[in-house]
Amino acid sequence: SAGARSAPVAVPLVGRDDERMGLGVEALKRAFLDRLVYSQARFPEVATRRDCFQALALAVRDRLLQRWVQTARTYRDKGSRTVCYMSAEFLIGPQLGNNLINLGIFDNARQAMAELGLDLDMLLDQEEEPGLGNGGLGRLAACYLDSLATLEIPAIGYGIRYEFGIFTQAIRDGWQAELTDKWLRSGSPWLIHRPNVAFDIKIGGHTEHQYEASASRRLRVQWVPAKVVRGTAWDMPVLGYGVNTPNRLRLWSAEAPEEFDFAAFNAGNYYQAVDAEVLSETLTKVLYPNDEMEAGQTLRLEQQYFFVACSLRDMIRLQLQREADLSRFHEKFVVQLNDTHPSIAVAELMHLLVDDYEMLWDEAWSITQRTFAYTNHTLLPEALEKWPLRLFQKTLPRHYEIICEINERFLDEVRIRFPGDEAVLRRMSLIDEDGARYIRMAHLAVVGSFAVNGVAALHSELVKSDILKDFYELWPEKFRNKTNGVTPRRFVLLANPTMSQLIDETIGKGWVTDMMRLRELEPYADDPAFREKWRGIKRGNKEHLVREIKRVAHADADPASMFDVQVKRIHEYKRQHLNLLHVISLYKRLKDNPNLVVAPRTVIFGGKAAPGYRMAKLMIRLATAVADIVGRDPAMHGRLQVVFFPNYNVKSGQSIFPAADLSEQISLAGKEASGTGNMKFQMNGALTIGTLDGANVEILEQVGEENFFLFGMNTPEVKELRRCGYRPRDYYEANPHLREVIDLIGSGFFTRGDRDVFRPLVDHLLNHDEYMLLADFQSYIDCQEKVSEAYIDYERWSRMSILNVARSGFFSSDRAIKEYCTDIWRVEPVRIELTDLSEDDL
Ligand code: B1N
Repeated sequence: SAGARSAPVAVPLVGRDDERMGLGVEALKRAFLDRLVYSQARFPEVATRRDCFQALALAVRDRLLQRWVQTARTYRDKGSRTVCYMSAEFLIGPQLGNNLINLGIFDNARQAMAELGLDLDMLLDQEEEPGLGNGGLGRLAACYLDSLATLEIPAIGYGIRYEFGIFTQAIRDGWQAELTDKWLRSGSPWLIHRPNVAFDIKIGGHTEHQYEASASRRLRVQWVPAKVVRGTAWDMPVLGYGVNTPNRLRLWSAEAPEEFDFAAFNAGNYYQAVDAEVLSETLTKVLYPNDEMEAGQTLRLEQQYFFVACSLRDMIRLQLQREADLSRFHEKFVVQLNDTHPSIAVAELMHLLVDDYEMLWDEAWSITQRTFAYTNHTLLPEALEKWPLRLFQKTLPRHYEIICEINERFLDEVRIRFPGDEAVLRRMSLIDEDGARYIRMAHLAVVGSFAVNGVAALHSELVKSDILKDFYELWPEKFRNKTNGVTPRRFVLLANPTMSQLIDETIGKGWVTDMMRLRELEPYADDPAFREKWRGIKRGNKEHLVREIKRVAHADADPASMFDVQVKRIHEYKRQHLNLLHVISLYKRLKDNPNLVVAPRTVIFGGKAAPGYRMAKLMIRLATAVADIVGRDPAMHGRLQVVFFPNYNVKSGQSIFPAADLSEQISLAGKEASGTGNMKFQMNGALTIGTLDGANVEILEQVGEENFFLFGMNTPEVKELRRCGYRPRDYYEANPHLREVIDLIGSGFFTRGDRDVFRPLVDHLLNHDEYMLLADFQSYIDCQEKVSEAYIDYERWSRMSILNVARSGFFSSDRAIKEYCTDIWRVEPVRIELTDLSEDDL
């Protein structure tokens, strides 16, 4: 929500009669008051803000559900081929504003609330964000659900209903503190419990092998579990924009199965019964807050297996409602694996088909391989999931056997292709036999899938040439690229209503579902009057963010300064500390030369560090320490300021992207798979300073190099430097200014003389510097100089900003989803017709 929030674009539903459809101002007022009384049991005079939020959310939900039942009926009647997007994370963000936008009733709702004496922005602000994800990977899943529904593709999102989402970040004495995120405390108006959609999932124990007594003497395997956990479904409707399609996000929650309770209870052991219940529920209690590094915890493996097992059983149930057997399962469903987190699904589908449905191995394997497609999201070796073999075997004894069988058959295929090459067998095996033994989940995902994709052009090339090279040589036809995208409904229409309105007035409506049309803005980049309006909008968005900064960081930011922003998870490879080296460099230069002509800057950081990642936490401490010292120096007033924005999440992102002038995308080349924040900034008119990494490469290609601030080594240069033996200390010794900056950190200047605090960080940079900050330092400083010059020429800056938005259409998640649909999923849209409330059904 930004600035004076007027009019996000209304949906042009031709010939729509708002009042009759329950979408007009009067209808919404009535629905709101009904919900206040009949669901919240409140009369208006005593209703709290929370009650009012709930009442409006439920009134909106009713309108989604009306469309939902028709959608479900249509999909069932047509037997439509369905995409199942399996993901351990869905970072969906607050739902109310987005649903109002997608229903096309944002303005009506504002007016209805105003007529009842309520402010819509205040109500939107009440919503607790479901933090069911860590960062880009989880948010991507949410953007894809929005596009799938908007494009009217039959789809289900399958995931986990974590009771605690990603922690809430607080800053205490400059350090990150983690607070629990009990987002379900007062219930979610969007989640619908389906206690009758339930599956009992086995975990642990052992297997028993027996030959059948019949003539076939088939080998039968029985899995005798150590425990059984019941999963029940919680559904959230995900409405598309301007269409009648709400798809289903189905999240599984763990409970104790009833029989277990009774067994213990009848034996007189009430406490043991309750214990079993408590233990079962821990399974979906909390999201693991590690972004791109694996902890190898049994509970995490259980979470992954649990949600995948429930989801596949759900799909099989649907298929058996439609057809007599499962031989055409892969024709009705395609499953996209969002990274390896759900990749145990490959073994689970084999288990179900072979053990439960008595299919022969070869047929089951053929169905499995035609069902799954796998998206890889990372090149970091430490983020590639592998499970210690003993832990895996203890948790999933039957799946261990199945994976061994898959592996033996697979390695036979490799032997035929690469005869006598023992090294290739060792490299490709699903089981890592070097030292401690592991199951390699990425290998399982590739072997079990018909398609494998990376998430940006560069990343997909590196998947083929580096991490999955052998597999690419074996099966080149499996490999593709699907460059990520983000939804312009949430990140432009909802987040930036003033810019959206100007675009409407300039090129007409309809661009938000046809983002290449933004190109029509290009001529206006040369129109001084348009540029002035453009600057006015950015200024309004910055003033809104200034108020937020005051509220959450208790700092006064100057909206006339350049807003130089880096918001994303805190990680060494993303190099927030390189940004800080620049800040300190600028600080030093301004101190040494008070007359230096540079653009005034407010450097804004935001992002969470994994609670166990010490260096990332130290990077946050460095940001807050620098913010503190710079903020207290009167000489910096109006010239330089640093802000750490606490608890960056989807909601605050919606205020931050529209206010940014400069987007920091400064990872070491070859490390960021794609990035999606980079796209959200571009769509809101920020210019990028970045390396040739992830989707930055494609942003540069779209906007042209004159509209992008490029610096640093490219991937081959990084590889070459590493090959030659990188010595960071050489850069430190050769560059006096770099030395000054690093020495200032080491001297205790930012920590009241305490030289110990940042020692690990400084030592690491000088002796290891895995992400090569020192090698890219000078290039980054020089590039920031150019940024500063460009900003001072505000006509030039506005021109570049407009062109960035005009050329951002490629990064709509609609484009990405269309590519998945034609190239991987082979699914078609299914139109949902809405018969209105007053007629047949009700
Ligand atoms: O996925 C995003 C990309 O845009 C980012 O570049 C990439 O870093 C991100 C383990 C991950 N890769 N891997 C993860 C998340 C949670 C976890 O437990 C790994 N996140 C990414 C979308 O493609």
